[in-house]
Amino acid sequence: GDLWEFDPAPESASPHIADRYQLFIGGKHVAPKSKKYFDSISPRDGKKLSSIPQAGKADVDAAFAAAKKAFTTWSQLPGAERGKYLFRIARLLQDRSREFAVAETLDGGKPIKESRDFDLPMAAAHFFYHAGWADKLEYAAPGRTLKPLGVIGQIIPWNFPMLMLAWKIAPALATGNTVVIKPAETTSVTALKFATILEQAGLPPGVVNIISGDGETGKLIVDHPDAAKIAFTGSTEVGKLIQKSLAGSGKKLTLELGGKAANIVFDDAPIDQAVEGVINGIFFNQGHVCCAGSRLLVQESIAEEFTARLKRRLAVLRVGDPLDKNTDVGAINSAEQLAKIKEHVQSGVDEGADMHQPACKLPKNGYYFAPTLFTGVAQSHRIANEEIFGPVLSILTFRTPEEAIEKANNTPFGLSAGIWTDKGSKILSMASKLKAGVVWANTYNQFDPSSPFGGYKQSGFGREGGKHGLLDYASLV
Ligand code: TXE
Repeated sequence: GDLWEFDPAPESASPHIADRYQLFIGGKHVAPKSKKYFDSISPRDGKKLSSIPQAGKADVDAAFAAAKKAFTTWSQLPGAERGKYLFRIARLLQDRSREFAVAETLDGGKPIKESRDFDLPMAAAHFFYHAGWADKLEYAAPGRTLKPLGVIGQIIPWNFPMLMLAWKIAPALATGNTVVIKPAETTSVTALKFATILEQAGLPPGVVNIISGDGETGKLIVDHPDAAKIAFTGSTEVGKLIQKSLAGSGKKLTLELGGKAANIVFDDAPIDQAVEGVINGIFFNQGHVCCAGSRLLVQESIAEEFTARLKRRLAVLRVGDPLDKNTDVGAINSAEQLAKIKEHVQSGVDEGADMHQPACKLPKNGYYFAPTLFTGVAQSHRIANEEIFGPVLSILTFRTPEEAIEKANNTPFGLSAGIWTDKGSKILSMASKLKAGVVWANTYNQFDPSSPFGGYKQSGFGREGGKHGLLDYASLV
């Protein structure tokens, strides 16, 4: 039949969350051979949301076997046919975006206005973008032929569950690979729900296998002999372990790891815009963002006024129930992450920085943390160096552009940075000196499927999105 003919589910805002999910292997929903399940807790209220299967070795083997079998036909399909499946997935994601947005918010804690207006539309956009590439691969590397790599093992984090899934699956499929993907343990619901979209799209069995589990499952994927490439997004710590364990294996690897981005505000910046950009840069998704602008570098001459304005803005941020459409800062993803944030904030206080939190009433149940600013931060403080991955901004000052560059680059990370100034020439000279994969000017947190995203130094290597991201899923012959 014609691949374009399909019946999308009626739009529904009901999240349809099952009491228990199964693994998705070879096109079937299967119970884990390990017989083990763990609880997915909603950070919104701290209550159990669903049971999630813990894939063991036999399950990982079955997923790779299914992906290997599917590769033979999938990789031979004309690109236009592969593209049709990706277009269908994109359209189905749009049709069911409200349902998935509610599920994403319940499962991960992010404000509904973000999952509704950012995560889901961007996930669909990634499938649309890569659908367009599938039959035009000869333009990605003129004069060369792109060959798929084989079965790709993909491991994703909990901060953008659906979006990271789209970033991983779409380019892999467009280039003719098949996939074994593992969501993070605290946010597996939408990934396992996504299996129903693949079924609706009629994707051939085994092209995408979704297996949930913890770091042990992740290790089994990394070490699986049939993985041609590992694509990982997560902590720098685990990224290092994966790189070590793959040394000499011949497998390809891309890593998208942590960050400690500097948002640099000059005294000639459009101030209202900069205040909004700095607030968005750190409080978007509760600061659970690898490119979060967690260090504000503000020029000394305006530091006092700028900080006062940030405090006023902080006081009117709406913190609380992520399902409330007005909420700006939702729930912290897990009890573990909340503990980590508290520990970091305490270290800031202990090391002598000045903490500021607005008076805000946090919900009694669930995991919440007030938006926090630190002034009087020294470069040696832990809160100026370590990724907190929470709603915590460390404010430092500088006098000259040279000092700003030196401070911005004084980190083992190099994922992103922001510059706020009225002068185009300053933007260009700063951008060329910042060791960051992405530099935003007079804006922050802008994403587009056509723009490659990725890091320098300990923020990882490889790119996702754009032509560069696509090429990371192919070998050139
Ligand atoms: O990450 P992990 P965690 C940072 C952030 C956060 C910290 C810890 O600072 O506070 O990391 O978060 C899988 N082999 N980021 O502990 O463990 C795991 O199951 C293979 C930044 O949640 O790296 C999950 O699917 N896989 C970041 C994924 O790795 C393993 C996003 C990420 O979990 C594994 C997330 C192993 N040995 C956290 N151990 C970003 N850059 O966006 C775990 N996993």
